[in-house]
Amino acid sequence: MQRRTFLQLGTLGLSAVGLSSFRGKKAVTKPIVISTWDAGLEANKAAWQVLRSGGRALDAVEQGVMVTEASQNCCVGLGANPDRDGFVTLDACIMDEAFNCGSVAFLERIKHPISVARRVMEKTPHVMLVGSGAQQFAVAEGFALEDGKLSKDAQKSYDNWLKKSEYKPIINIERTQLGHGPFAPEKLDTGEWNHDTIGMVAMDANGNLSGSCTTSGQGFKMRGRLGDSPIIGAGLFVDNEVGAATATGQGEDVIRICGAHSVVEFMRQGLHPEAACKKAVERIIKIKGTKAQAIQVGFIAINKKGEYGGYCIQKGFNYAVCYADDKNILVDGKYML
Ligand code: SD4
Repeated sequence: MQRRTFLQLGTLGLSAVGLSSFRGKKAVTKPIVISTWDAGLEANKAAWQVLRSGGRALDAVEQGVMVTEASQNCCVGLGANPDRDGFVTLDACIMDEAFNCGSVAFLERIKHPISVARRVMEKTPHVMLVGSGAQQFAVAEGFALEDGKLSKDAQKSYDNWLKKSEYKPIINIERTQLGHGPFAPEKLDTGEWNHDTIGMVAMDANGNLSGSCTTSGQGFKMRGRLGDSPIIGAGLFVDNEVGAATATGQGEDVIRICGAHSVVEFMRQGLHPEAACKKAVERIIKIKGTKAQAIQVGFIAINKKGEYGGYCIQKGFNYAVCYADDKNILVDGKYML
């Protein structure tokens, strides 16, 4: 480096080392939060309140998805479709920047499974609690036990489903918080909406990553069925050196390829988040062959540069991205079939 240049840097208070690590690279976009489906727009707003004031990504991803869990107009939380026996069962997981993680599954009558998952992470020696044990833990931690009644819409939907009692998930049928998912709102009263999930990943101002994922799972599932959403590595994975990813859609097929973990590993190999999500989608399509046409899976991811992306099997998946006070946008996921 020329002596003059070095002196100029000195007067700017910059070290040559610091500048060279920045030179030639795009500035990191942070904080940033992204989440699945259009209900993510509302959830991102709550997450952004945490991030914009310098809060932790972990708090942001918890508070963000709590908005969706609490909404009666969205079937992520207790307002959701029941299983085939008529009970709403919830799954959720959370992961921070230091590989700490917590998860609950097959949890009934608790409004905020994501917060119970966080307590599992912070207050127990375990990662996962399920069923009555998870509920017992939640109550011991002070979470209220709700009445367990189906919401009005879910009851209508269940009554309608009982006429045929067929388990036949319909891709992309999401009853979203905003009521303008790909096939809503005309499907709202028909019982034809089923799976609903929100997955969220964020990077805070300190460059730390975290993620959350919460769901009622697929509507009219067998009692006791778990999808990918509460499974670390399937529905959610965070590696603070690389990036974070989450999944939505047909959980069985996400589990098969350890979806979110695969996406993070593809990013570790140098792929952009969108390319990493695409590669995971390709893997599922390769396994499923022509049967892939009957399913939807979508992945979203961010990396340490604040780059983001998503990819899905079929048209109709979207995700919400927020990285500034006035930038909370809905992006259509690129698709393969
Ligand atoms: C599951 N992956 O339980 C979830 C469902 C989902 O949008 O993502 N719905 O299989």
